[in-house]
Amino acid sequence: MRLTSLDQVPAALRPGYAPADHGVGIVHLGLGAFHKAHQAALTDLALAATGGDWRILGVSLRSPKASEELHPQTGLYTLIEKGTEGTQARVIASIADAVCSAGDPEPALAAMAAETTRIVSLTVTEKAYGLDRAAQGCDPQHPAVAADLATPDAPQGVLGLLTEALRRRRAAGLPPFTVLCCDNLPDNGVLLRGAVVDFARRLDPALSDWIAAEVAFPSTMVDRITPAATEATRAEAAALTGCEDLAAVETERFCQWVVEDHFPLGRPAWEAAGVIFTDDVSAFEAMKLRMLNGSHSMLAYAGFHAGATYVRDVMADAPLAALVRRHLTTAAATLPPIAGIDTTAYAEALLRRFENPAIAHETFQIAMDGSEKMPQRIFSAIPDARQGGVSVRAFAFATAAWLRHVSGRTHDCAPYELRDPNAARLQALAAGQDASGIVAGLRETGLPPKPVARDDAFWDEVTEILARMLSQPMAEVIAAEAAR
Ligand code: CS2
Repeated sequence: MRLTSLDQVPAALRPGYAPADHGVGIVHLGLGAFHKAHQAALTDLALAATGGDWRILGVSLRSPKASEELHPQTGLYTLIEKGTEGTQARVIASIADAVCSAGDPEPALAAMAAETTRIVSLTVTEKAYGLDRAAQGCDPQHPAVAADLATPDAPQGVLGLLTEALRRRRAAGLPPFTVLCCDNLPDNGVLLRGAVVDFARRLDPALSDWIAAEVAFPSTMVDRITPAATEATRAEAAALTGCEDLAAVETERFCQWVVEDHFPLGRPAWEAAGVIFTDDVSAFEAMKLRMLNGSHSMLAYAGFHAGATYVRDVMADAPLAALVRRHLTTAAATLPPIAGIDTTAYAEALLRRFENPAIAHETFQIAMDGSEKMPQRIFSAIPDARQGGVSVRAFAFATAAWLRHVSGRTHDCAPYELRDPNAARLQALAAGQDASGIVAGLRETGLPPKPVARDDAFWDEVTEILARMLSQPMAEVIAAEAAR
């Protein structure tokens, strides 16, 4: 029997509130496993603790798969949390319903424009925004941005949906919702604000001015390692709940959310769920991006090409694990101190999380979209390393491992797909080139920020490592690096 009602599941797995007593106050764009394991789970705890009309309408942007899984289940799904301490599960009821905006954005727009909606949150991945990071605006060449600038009343992309919904609210005399970016981008609220203001300016300068003056875009740091759900996830959910659950998700026990507390129309009592509210998220964000995500990207590229399918396999390989530790230590040394945070303890905790034997997190999944991830995870640390006299070797190794992945060479592995929104451009710069040629090509792209692109000594190190990665098995290069 398909999961459709809380009455079907064992009492111990039910949330401590009656979902029907709570209206929708949040529209969430990007209905992936991460949202279900993170913001929706924390909102569920906040609803149980203090109530309020804070349930979520989930919007999947491109594929209807997520909404088709959740809609027949009245938004219910099983969250399975796994750690060395054991497994915990519960059914989450914070998502009231789910729709897909591809093809017909009207239901999503109507919900975003509704007076009852006070927050629009997003987990759409880095590549979906269409940001021009250098200009702090939008990229009019991005396919969704270009399409939405041409037909703004039928938007498909993130900037188009936000802008059209805000336009409708302004026209109706309603205050704007708070926009809550939950993707792994530095100063994510500031970046998204710049992109929306710029996008709107290209259509309607008065609307753009109103957005700039009235809309809150708090920044956030989000953290929970959540692999894509599999058949095994669904089978486990069925065993736990006694119901078929196509929307089940599994994740680690650890969960962190640091949020800038700027919500003019209010927010759920997320502090009841352990959420940290602060005036300045950027230091937390830099720590998480450079340490967790930076080492994740390094281990994904190096690990995938050394035959490690999952992050836990990487950690079981002593030389690779040593490089993960080196990366964490180096990244920590580039950060300003954060009051109350011990980066050594944070690094140790990350190593334990990566080792988690109960989580099957694919290196190939983390390896995706490298061109959108490398700037904030790796490149941004290099100027700080230079300034602080910190060795950039770990960053050169990570960059070489990414370029080795980009190269598409198969001397030490089976053919694989390069999944990256800039795949064609990256493949063109790598085609037929040796390490020096690939590095020279990358430095021209604008992906590494200018001070990094100009750092000859850094690129010499990258070239030397990459040359070996292109001619030797990755495992040998890793062993040599770990033995240095
Ligand atoms: C990972 C992140 O896929 C990736 O690029 O580095 O999804 C990572 O698991 C999360 O940011 C953890 O919070």
